[in-house]
Amino acid sequence: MWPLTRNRHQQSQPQQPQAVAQGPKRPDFASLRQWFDKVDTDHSGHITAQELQAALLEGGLNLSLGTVGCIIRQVDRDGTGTVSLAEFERLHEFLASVQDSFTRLKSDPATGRVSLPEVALGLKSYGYDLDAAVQRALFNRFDPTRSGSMGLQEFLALTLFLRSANATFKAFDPANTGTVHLNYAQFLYAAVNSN
Ligand SMILES: [Ca+2]
Repeated sequence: MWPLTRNRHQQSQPQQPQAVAQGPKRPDFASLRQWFDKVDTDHSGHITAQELQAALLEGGLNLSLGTVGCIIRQVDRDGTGTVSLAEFERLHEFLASVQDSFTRLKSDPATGRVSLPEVALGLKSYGYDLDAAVQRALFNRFDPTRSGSMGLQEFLALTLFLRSANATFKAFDPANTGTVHLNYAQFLYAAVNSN
């Protein structure tokens, strides 16, 4: 089964600090192969965005094709826009690490959601030095109904946004100075690549 399905069923159970400290469990190759074949419904040997979208929906994540495309770009080394078996391990690792971070931040295991202070704490622990206004703006972007909390789905979207924003920033700041100067066209390029 897809790992996200398995973990979803564990949400009502109390957190086990030791298990969390060990990080996501690495599945063996046979299990990965089995998951891959299950997600690759037409057995083409490649997982398309549509196939991944369907598998994630089965695991309880209702994501747009655009978001699924962002997930694929995290692992798509050969640039085909699909996920090969070799890339699938990285895909699993990425999804498991997002889920692991989400579980760590979530103080109340019963709700299945993280609050703004929890996300702010997480951002800080990952080295993001952001003031409260920026933290709130980031959070609100992925909490359009202003519920004050976000589920795994929104947290995944926030993670994808930060990763692409970091990659775009780094492209303009190869020397890692922490500051970039952009003209309008460069700004537009940065903005469109951070979505
Ligand atoms: Ca396929």
